[in-house]
Amino acid sequence: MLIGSDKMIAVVGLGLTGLSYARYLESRGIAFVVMDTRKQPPMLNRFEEEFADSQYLRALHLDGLHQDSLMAASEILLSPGFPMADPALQDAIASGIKVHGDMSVFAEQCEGDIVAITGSNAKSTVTAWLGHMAQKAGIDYGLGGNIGTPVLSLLNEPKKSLYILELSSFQLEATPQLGAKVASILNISADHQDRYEGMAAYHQTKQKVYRGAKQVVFNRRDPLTQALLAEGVKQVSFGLNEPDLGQYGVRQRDGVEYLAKGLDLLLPVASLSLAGQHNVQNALAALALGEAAGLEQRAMLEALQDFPGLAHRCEFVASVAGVDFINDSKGTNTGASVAALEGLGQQQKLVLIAGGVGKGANFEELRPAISKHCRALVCIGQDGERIAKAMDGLTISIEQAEDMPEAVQQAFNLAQVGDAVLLSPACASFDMYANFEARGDAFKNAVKEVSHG
Ligand code: UMA
Ligand code: ADP
Repeated sequence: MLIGSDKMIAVVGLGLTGLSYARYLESRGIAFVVMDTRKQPPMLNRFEEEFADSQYLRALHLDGLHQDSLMAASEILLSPGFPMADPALQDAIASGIKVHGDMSVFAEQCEGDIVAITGSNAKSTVTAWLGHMAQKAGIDYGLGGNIGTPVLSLLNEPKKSLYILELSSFQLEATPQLGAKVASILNISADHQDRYEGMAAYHQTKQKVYRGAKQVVFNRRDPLTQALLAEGVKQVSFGLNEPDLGQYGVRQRDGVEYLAKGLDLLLPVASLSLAGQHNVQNALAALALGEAAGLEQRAMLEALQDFPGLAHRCEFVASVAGVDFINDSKGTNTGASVAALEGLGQQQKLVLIAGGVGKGANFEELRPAISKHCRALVCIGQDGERIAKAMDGLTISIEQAEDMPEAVQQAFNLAQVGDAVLLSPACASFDMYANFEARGDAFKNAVKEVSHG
């Protein structure tokens, strides 16, 4: 597609992906222009330093798309944060210009097998858990995608036999065919409803992960994860109920719960290194994916017991005067926060801190879990008041806070000994922080300052 192209490529977006496109094009001697609608895109300084003496960069346009360069491009390389439905892109497509995302460029160039993981939630956990399994199995693997490493940067490393990729719906928009060895939609719940017109459009975008896949792993409790039009493709399911032959699930024997494949008991659930029912599902998904990728079972079971988990996902922070503090800043939609509340609420009463950019979410979806597991709710950020309003009539304390230190202090005041204060915002962080990591760090810092007077 791109190699040897003698025409001009337009790169849209100058974030992590945009920078990886520029490096890719420069290293292959292909002329390109870069544009971004932002005045100060995050990778600007790095880009200017690195490309000061570029032989192939023809122009950098900021503060808007450059229509003429776009229409003059032979192909467009699109960053995931920029929607495919944008009218300027649609005009370019209508005039015959092809738009690619980094995943499709990667799939075309890479020689190893691809494991493709998407879903509304749990993508990063399952991707990293599978990576941990591959490491234990002694496989030379690459890992990247939405988890934070742009996939094209993996092509600069020595070739690997296996690539474990996390894909967002944004990345899938510009991925016509991935051809994965095994692909999975882990779950589907509402997210990014500010970018998609309804759940059907979001669901269809997620389904693109299955195009050209040799095997599919799906969640049998979540019908939207099943592959549409997958005739002749092997499909393996996971779920928390008893599994049929060849499927992954949970079985009881003598009062003990086990991860199981068909009738075979694999590992006691209690031996998993991550707590919560949602992580049992994540472990089962990783096992099914790992088997399809050819990983040795012994190594996978070992990895299930000592994976340390990722920061900002139901991460234990500290215990202060008998109150636990848990950082789930990556809970950026209602489905994630419900899973965190259900997973952690089995053990203790919770005081939830939630709010931020709701992305068009229906916060009523939080009501049953909040009502069941929360002693109190502290709302923050742009959509904090909308969350509070959606809880109208619940007999729990609901407060608003200006910033994270105030929210943490209020939550601590409302908690009783034995409770946990949980930050699981059900929202994106961009109203108050650069990203979910910065929000989680602000929570952790506020916990250090909390006072019990
Ligand atoms: N943007 C503009 N104008 C532009 C281009 C982008 O305003 O011309 C905005 C977008 O609306 C977005 C932001 O800039 O808010 C970042 O977009 P980007 O495409 O430049 O992002 P990158 O820095 O390339 O990072 C992307 C992923 N980000 C998004 O899809 C928003 C990163 O996932 C991913 O780690 C990285 O590529 C490497 O693959 C982050 C994310 O938030 C974690 N993903 C969303 C999620 O998980 O919910 C999808
Ligand atoms: P993603 O990469 O899809 O955002 P992460 O692994 O980073 O997923 O987890 C994000 C959040 O999703 C977690 O903080 C937790 O609240 C929630 N979560 C984790 N596992 C599950 C699951 N199996 N189902 C639903 N929500 C989950």
